[in-house]
Amino acid sequence: MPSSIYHVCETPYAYPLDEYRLNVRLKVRRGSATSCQALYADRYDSPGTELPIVMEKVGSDRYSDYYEVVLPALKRKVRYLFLVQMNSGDSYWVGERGTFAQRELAGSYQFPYLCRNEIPRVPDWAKDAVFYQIFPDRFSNGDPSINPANVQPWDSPEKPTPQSRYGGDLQGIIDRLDYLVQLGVNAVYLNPIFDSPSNHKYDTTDYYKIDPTFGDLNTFKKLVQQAHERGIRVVLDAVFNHSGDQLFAFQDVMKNGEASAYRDWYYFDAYPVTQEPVPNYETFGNGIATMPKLNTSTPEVTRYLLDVAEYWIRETGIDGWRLDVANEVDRRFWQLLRERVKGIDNQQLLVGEFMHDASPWLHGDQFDGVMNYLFREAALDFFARQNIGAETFIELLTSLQMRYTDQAYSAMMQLLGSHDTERFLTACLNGGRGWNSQETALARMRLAVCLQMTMPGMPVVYYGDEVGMDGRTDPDCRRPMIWDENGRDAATYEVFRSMIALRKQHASLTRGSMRFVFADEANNAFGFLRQTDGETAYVVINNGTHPYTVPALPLRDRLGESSMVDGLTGERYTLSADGQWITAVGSHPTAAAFGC
Ligand code: ARE
Repeated sequence: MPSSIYHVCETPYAYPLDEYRLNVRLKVRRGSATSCQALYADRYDSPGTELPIVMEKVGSDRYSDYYEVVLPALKRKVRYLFLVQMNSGDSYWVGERGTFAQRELAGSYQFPYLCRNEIPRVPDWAKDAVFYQIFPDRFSNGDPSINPANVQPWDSPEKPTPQSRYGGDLQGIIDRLDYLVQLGVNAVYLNPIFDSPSNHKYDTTDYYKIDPTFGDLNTFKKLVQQAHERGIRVVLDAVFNHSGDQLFAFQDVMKNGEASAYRDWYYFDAYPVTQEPVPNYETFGNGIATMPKLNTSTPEVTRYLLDVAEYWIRETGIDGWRLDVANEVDRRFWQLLRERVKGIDNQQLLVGEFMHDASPWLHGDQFDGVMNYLFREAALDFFARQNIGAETFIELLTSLQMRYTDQAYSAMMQLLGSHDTERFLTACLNGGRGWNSQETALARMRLAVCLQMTMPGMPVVYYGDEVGMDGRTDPDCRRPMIWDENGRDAATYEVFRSMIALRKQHASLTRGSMRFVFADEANNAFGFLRQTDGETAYVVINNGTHPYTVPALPLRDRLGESSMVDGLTGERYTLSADGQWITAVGSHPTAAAFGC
């Protein structure tokens, strides 16, 4: 049925990979087509010169198959159309005029020019990044002389409240850099560190000052320098949706009302400005008086915030920004931010905070990637709550990947939890059909980590997950880091460490394509391939309760006869022509395998 075929000549269905290659995607009702091809030509070449090229079925979600191909665009100007062969025996031409049985009626899509400054580009290092997220007040106290008043003892049995302070600081992070090196991460994302009255610092008082309970400019410069010496990049949290109510501009309007030069910096309903019982101005969230929303359509506000972004890059050498509440700020602002930041250094990373779909922000003109909370949601369902099976899970993952460009997907922060959510381990303890034992919950989380570390995107470890910390949502997910060996789960740490090491050893895991090869619903297992020109990784996730024999057959067509090495044990296997595993020592592979 023709209406089951979908394509538009725009991101993510048509987008340049570089100046000479156009990636095109076609969505077809699941199972309805036997093959798809694209026909392409230079736009100025005469009709009839189109070359056919077979499209690859790259994945499926619940109701759709996705086909993809890279069209060469040697002169940067491409026209193309598709020919879809249906199961029914019919075939259809798909072009800018629609879907027709006759080629002449369909017309061609035009990608007029692969403009250099419209190619989605992300920093080269993003593909290799493994992040560690630090909530500074809770990570490590390296300088007790700057503790805020009333700090809780680090090992206090009391749970954190929205107000508690523990005295974590920048010197503490510096002191623990070697710990991060041992874990294997190569980037840190710090929650806000600028001057602010709260423990979380999302209510900025001074964008140009490090919070004095965290350190000062010199401590921060030292942190960046020492992190860089160890190959660790540093990304800061930028809170540009709102300021704190102590920021000079808001204070000026509080004092001078309508006469203030800063009255257009915010959204005031009336004057004088009142904060109680409810604020008479726009805020973050629902009437949070201490977080007045900034008006980024006012040029002075934009200029001010862009200067802030530039200052910290130039002054301290940070590697990028995570942008808070990114979906509530106008897109023009993010475009301007990108221009400014990438103009300084195109290797700066810009990651938006999105708890939902982020497609409109990932066309290459705003963010490189986003915090991929939708990945977390899917992982919660599959590993922790166990309310979906392997088929649904890979459908969700495919649907997530197909909504973004490859470039954006490689710069996604693939997280299992954050300072805003329940910890993944706690979800695993509480998941499925009731309360699980610690061992079961840890095993589920470790399996999720195996997936996280073998997927495209930038995996993020939320501080403490690697030693088995638990915690319900904010503020409980922000307990102080456990440094005492007795409180740390050594086996969990080892899974994180070894999976990060595995990722870093294999280019296929960071740069390879991603293709699911099977989903075994009954046994709750699935497998996928990550492939570069030189290497193939075959990853199998067994979410069932029994040992699982990895099926070799689906690989035969793709890989032919080949040799695989178990990525975790080093054992070697041969895939024979009849699709059987042959192994020197006689056991069957049950884990990730790597081959050439
Ligand atoms: C404080 C208390 C909380 C309390 C809250 C409400 O700690 O216990 O529930 O106030 O009064 C920062 C602090 C928070 C603080 C908050 C307000 O870190 O501790 O909460 O300020 O003072 C939405 C936004 C998303 C936002 C989350 C929190 O879309 O941008 O809410 N996340 C960022 C940061 C936060 C930060 C802020 C924004 C504010 O990462 O740490 O909070 O700068 C659904 C919705 C989402 C919603 C999400 C909330 O998924 O669809 O849109 O996210 O729930 O969990």
